[in-house]
Formats: sequence, C-alpha cells, structure tokens
Amino acid sequence: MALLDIIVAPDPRLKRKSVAVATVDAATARLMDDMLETMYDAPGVGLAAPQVGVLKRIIVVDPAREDEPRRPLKMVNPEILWSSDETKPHEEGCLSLPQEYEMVTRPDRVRVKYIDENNAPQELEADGLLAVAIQHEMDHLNGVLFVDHISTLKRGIILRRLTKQKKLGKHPADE
Ligand code: K1U
Ligand code: ZN
Repeated sequence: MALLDIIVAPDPRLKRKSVAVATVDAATARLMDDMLETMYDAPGVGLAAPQVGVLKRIIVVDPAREDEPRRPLKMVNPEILWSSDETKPHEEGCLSLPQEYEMVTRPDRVRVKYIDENNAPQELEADGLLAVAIQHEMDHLNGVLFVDHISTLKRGIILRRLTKQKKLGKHPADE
C-alpha cells in the first residue's frame, strides 16, 4: 500500500465533477486501499478520489473512533436514494482545507447505494458521523467543498487564507 498526496485548496481539480467507474478492477481496489491508508495516516474519517487527483466516483469512510475497531467502507459510484427531512448541524473539516472548521447543516440520515470492492451492489442507511462523512465525501465527487455550504463571507475568508498559505509555500499545521 502507499500514501497518496492530498490536494490542498484552492485547486481546480477539487471543483470538477468526477466520472462513474465502469467496473471495480484490481487497480480500483488498490486505489481504495491506498486512499484508506492515506486517510488513516492524515488522520481523517473519509477521503474522496478527487482529493488525491483521481477524478472518479470513489470514496472511502471510517467513522470509528480511535479506541474502536476500524470499520472501513469502500464505496464506488455512491448514490443517495433517500435523505431525512430532519437536518442537523455538525462541525466539518476537510483534509483539502487543512485547519479550517465550520458548522454545516445536512440531512441527519441518508440511504445510499454503491458498488463495493468486490463489484457487488450494496445499500446502507447511515446516521450521525457516518451520514455526515458520506455526504461530505459525495460532495467532493461533484466538485463541492464544505465551504460551499457556509456564508459567502466565511467562505471568502477561508479561501483567501488558504491562497495566502499556498503562495507562501506554508502548510497551515506548521503555524
Ligand atoms: O474529506 C475529507 O477531507 C475528510 C474529512 C471528512 C469529514 C470530517 C468531518 C466531518 C465530516 C467529514 C475529515 O476527515 S477532516 C478530519 C476530521 O474531521 C477528523 C480527524 C480525526 C478524527 C476525527 C475527525
Ligand atoms: Zn473533504
């Protein structure tokens, strides 16, 4: 397995729509393993393929806490079949927007269909952190970032800060 480089915003690749995967072959399975290793190393609760420069509809998530056994999910071509009318605010971060956190309101529960690592169709109903992470990662597949769900003012502040750090060649975690 390998650690992949995570793209940091602003970057045009994070704003593009990803394409569906025709079949889950060995290369796709290896990519998902590498994405999981990269996510655990970061650490994060999810990662989408466009964040590592691959514009395909692939996400990985694991909502388990550090003191719990790992529960990795590898999802290809995920689609939301149903989302609850009830919404909930949750603090979100993003490995592509390091050190930036804001409250985002999303449906509290979702039902999702996807193809798993064995090319088998699956369905899953999720709530809590898993539901938030799946929606956050699926947004990445459509070129949407969590800052697109907050006010224009806050989004502008965050993106200007990241642009400045990129120009200086600085990583926000170094500050
Ligand atoms: O897409 C990403 O960049 C991953 C992102 C996903 C996410 C975080 C929070 C709510 C919804 C979705 C992250 O994992 S950011 C890191 C993070 O929040 C975290 C890291 C370690 C433990 C717990 C959370
Ligand atoms: Zn993200």
